Amino acid sequence: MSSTSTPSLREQQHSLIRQLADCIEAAWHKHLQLSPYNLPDQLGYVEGKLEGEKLTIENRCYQAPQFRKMHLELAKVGQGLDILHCVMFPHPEYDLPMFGCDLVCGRGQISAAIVDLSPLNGTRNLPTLYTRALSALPKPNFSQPRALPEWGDIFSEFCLFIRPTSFKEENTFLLRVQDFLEIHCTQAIASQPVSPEEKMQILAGQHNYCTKQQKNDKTRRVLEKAFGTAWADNYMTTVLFDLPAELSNFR
Ligand code: 18B
Repeated sequence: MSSTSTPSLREQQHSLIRQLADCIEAAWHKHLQLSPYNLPDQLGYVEGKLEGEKLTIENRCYQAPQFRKMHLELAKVGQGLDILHCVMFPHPEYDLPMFGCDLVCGRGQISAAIVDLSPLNGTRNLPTLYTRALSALPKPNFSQPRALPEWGDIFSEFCLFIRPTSFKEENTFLLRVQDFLEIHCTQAIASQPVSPEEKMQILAGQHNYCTKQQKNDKTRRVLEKAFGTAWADNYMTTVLFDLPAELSNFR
């Protein structure tokens, strides 16, 4: 699927997913100099059905001077499960965190809403300007926080992982994502390339981030049920969490 085709899945999805997808794309268009990013052949729009229900995946992908790949994915499993997945992979020349967001909606109810700006610079800390800006945001209050899985040590202290329980909480989540993107895009366009040594550390950070995300069994299981084990593994390592070209020999 090309990056300019009509958003057909979006119209069929939970309203928070639709709003979040619109909000992410609006922030990208507002701040960044976008150009298309071509996903591996045949993986832009996919439909699968092995056991059980049909899985439809619709991808939008861009790049920008500061970002190697900006990926927004919408998926629908049968009539029961809607998913939004988004990752912004910085170019490793920039000391920028990884923006990641995942929204899972089963039978009309969001069960998981997660957003983070995850550090890649070899420390557990975000760059100072990020910490300052994120600390200044209003502290969100959600009634059902969720516990991170064991591979979740890649996430920052600002990671939000919740099950929203009302329209108000859904909206608070949406505003929080909007704030994260505003901070992230503003910082990104002001950032300067780092030294070759720092770049190596950042590459190692991206390697760690992607390897950990590939351990998400819940994502893997959904893909395996519709497309099989080999397809799911290929998709997770080449579309969802691929490594930058400099590291592709390290798999
Ligand atoms: N993910 N998610 O993106 N995942 O991709 N996701 C789930 O209520 C998919 C990311 C994250 O508790 C669940 O428990 C599919 C990014 C975490 O063990 C399902 C796709 C982040 C959890 C899916 C997809 C991220 C999680 C279970 C491809 C964070 C909790 C829902 C389209 C930045 C994991 C539930 C746990 C959960 C599925 C995080 C079904 C198919 C970028 C931490």
